[in-house]
Amino acid sequence: MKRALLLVDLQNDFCAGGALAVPEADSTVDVANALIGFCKARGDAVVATQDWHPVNHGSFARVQRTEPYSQGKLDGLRQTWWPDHCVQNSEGAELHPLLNTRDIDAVFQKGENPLIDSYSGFFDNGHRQKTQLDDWLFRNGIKQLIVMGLATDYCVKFTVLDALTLGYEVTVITDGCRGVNLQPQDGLKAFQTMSAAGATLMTLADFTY
Ligand code: VGL
Ligand code: ZN
Repeated sequence: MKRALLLVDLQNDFCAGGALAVPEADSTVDVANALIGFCKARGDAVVATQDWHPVNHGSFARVQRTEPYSQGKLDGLRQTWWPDHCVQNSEGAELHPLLNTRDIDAVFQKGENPLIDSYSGFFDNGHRQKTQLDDWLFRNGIKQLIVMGLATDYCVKFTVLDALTLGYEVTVITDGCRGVNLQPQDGLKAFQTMSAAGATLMTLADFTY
């Protein structure tokens, strides 16, 4: 069975000092590098997603002239307004400097359309447009995904739910994920939602045992 490790949005802006810093995000990079080594040794593919917004993206509070982390509607969908983050070609959009990017086979960018947000690595939030990720995995015969990254309650959750809907078998590495936790339990709830939808939850130690 062919597998891929899918690293979600391990980017500077979600890490310490970044524009949308996720608590303890940097500690996921060690988990990612351990998994990359483990998966490469087994012959698994390694892919990554990258949040990649134009400077005028509609999810930015500045663009909407409102407060970061407040809520509204974008293209008819509930939307949290974010600080400017992961602007295309900015340092904040780069993958974490300590991440072993040499062993990443392909990177899939998302969030380029200024009119809609894209948490999932597969589709925008309205499921109107698809990225290249599903086609790439299909072409490579991959049916099983190991997923980790940032943030548990947004991009990891929606990537995993879409992967399950598309028919992938999904394992989430819990200690490789961290939540934004706008509400204190959001990350925990996201793990429960992913599990209820059919994902297997494991720690790095369980997975590499
Ligand atoms: C993300 C909020 C906005 C994420 C991306 O990667 O989880 N969260 N854009
Ligand atoms: Zn974003």
